[in-house]
Amino acid sequence: MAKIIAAALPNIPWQDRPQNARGPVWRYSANPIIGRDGNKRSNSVFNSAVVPYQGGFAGIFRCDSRSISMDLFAGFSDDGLHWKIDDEPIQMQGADAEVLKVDYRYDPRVCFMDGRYYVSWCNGYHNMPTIGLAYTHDFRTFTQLENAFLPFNRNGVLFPRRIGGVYMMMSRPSDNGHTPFGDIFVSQSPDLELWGRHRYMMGTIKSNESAWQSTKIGPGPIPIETDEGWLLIYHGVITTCNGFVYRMGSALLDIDEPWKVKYRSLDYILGPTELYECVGDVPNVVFPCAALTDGATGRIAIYYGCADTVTGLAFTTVDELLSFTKEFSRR
Ligand code: BMA
Repeated sequence: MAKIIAAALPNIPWQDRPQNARGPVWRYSANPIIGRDGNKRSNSVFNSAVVPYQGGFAGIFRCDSRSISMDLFAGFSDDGLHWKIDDEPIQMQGADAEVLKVDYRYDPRVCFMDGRYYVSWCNGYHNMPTIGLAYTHDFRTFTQLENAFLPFNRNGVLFPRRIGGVYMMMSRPSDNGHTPFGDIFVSQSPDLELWGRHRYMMGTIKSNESAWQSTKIGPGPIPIETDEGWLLIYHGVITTCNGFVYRMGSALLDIDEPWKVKYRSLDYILGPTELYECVGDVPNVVFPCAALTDGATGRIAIYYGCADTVTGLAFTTVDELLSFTKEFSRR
């Protein structure tokens, strides 16, 4: 039995695996949990991140407004299923006035570390995407730090503790558009401001062996610490004659040198098959940005964007995901 190295979360949203489930991840039966109308002006609510907070849950939500502007909004929930999302976007303070200018913000992750909730997101800096970083204690006041990297970059995902004495963050260098390439790198920082020692972690698989991840990949939720290494859920993309299709995969990373990949599943763990995943503003997208874990039972609840329109929830366990990742790994 593998173990998640994290606190118990007895109120983690949960449903047992249905008899007819295929693959290691199964969907919440009442998906989507958040529709298009998550707040006053929203056109869509997706690619969002949640964490346990004060006995309930808090989150940072990507709501594209009806003007089709991408921005971040805080939200709260008692049960992780029903959410109350603010109508006004998050206002940040701190950093440099230059860094505080917002062109657009999207695809947040939230990482609890050293008593703070750190938020990372794709930040439009002079209309070029890079990784924005901020922290909050209460999801009301947010202090923005320096952008982590130069443009162009997306999918900044922190590790939830220092490793070898330094902070680490995964990211996916990109271009200014819909990026037809992309591999995952790990960068290190002594202070969450200066990032360096960039290491290649893993890239696309161009062969027929695992074509769902042949165009680009990117890290998803904050990696899950287990007694066998870091369990990473990520997204992978293939280019079809109908455009991109986004699916989810899993990998197991070395605990001390997480750019070393021990196992990586050739089969996807979840792909767009349900109507709300296949039909929406951008069809055929599942995009994971958060995972709640229960250290006592090994349960994992994955929050993911569906067709760039609504938010879904899916479940697995550390045992299911690890054994699948190993069984379908490249040998
Ligand atoms: C990526 C990001 C995601 C989005 C995905 C599919 O490049 O923009 O926010 O979910 O494309 O459109």
